[in-house]
Amino acid sequence: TPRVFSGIQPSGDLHLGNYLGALKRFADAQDQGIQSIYCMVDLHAITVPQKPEDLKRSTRELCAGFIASGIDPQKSILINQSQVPEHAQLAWIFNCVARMGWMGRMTQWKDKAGKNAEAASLGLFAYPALMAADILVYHATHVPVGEDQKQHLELTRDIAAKFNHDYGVDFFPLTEPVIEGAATRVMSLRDGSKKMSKSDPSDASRINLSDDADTIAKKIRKAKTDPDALPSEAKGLEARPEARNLVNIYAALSDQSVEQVLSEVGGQQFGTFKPLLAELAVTKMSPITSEMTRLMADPAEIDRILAHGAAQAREITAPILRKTYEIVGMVG
Ligand code: AQP
Repeated sequence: TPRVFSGIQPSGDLHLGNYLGALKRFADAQDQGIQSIYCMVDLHAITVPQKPEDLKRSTRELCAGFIASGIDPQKSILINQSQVPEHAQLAWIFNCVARMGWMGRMTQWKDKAGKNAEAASLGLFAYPALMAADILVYHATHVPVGEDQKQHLELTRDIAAKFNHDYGVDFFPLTEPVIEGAATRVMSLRDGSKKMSKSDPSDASRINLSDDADTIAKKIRKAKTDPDALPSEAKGLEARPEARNLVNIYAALSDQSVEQVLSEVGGQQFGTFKPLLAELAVTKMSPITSEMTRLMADPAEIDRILAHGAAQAREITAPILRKTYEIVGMVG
């Protein structure tokens, strides 16, 4: 049976890349009737230093972000990773299945550890094994993510296949990444070759879900572009990463294809297009921002939602972990 799992780190403000690459697509998928589990991955967040009080606030804020984006806790299971201990327990088994060489090849590890890998946490290195456990502890079959997570999902399949092979079982499914739509890779507003990211030191590089209308408009107005008018066909965007990024964002926000957008705005200068994009972004994002603020006023209610989600999740994860232990040969 199909089952969807996806997670987001509570490690800072949510941005438009997280919204279009992940949250919005979760909400679109929810109503297709497939059982879905969405996770705030706090254990992943602490692979780099986090202030305890910030981690708590970000986790609750992320939960508010999921709900404000349309994830209904009555229809989907909404959890915080550390409240479902089977994630970490299965991750240990996978630490013993995955190979050092596989982990060392992950581009996210190389990017985040940088030149000083000796000083990086062991958790940052082992991150993809925990991610594999997050997914496989549900026997999830589909994982909607942005393009940046493709390599980690391939590793998840490798871990499942090696476990099945080593123990001579057909237990863990080979999960499919779902990377679809116009905005699977939203780029920085300041540099069309870098992805929009929470950890970019320039706040002008991203649109945060917490930005007000004026800030959004200003960031779009100042976004890097080239001097040419917009083309009327998608192939005219090929060598123009900044222009392509803004058109992709417009397409994703308005639920249109890039071709449809260009048939409307082709020929326009950025001076005309940027205000249209800003207006669209504000229209789509400000209801989410205000709903997040409303939900954050009652943190106890958020905690209740997460406790309920954890109880539902453990009905799935506990039997899968028990069976895994049995396959591995643990007494108990
Ligand atoms: N720029 C992006 N475009 C499309 N999708 C994106 N995602 C992240 N950035 C983009 C998707 O958002 C989901 C959750 O991301 P995450 O917070 O778990 O991962 P992340 O990659 O750590 O997010 P950031 O902002 O890039 O954080 P830093 O700067 O700390 O690395 C995932 O589905 C991801 O694909």
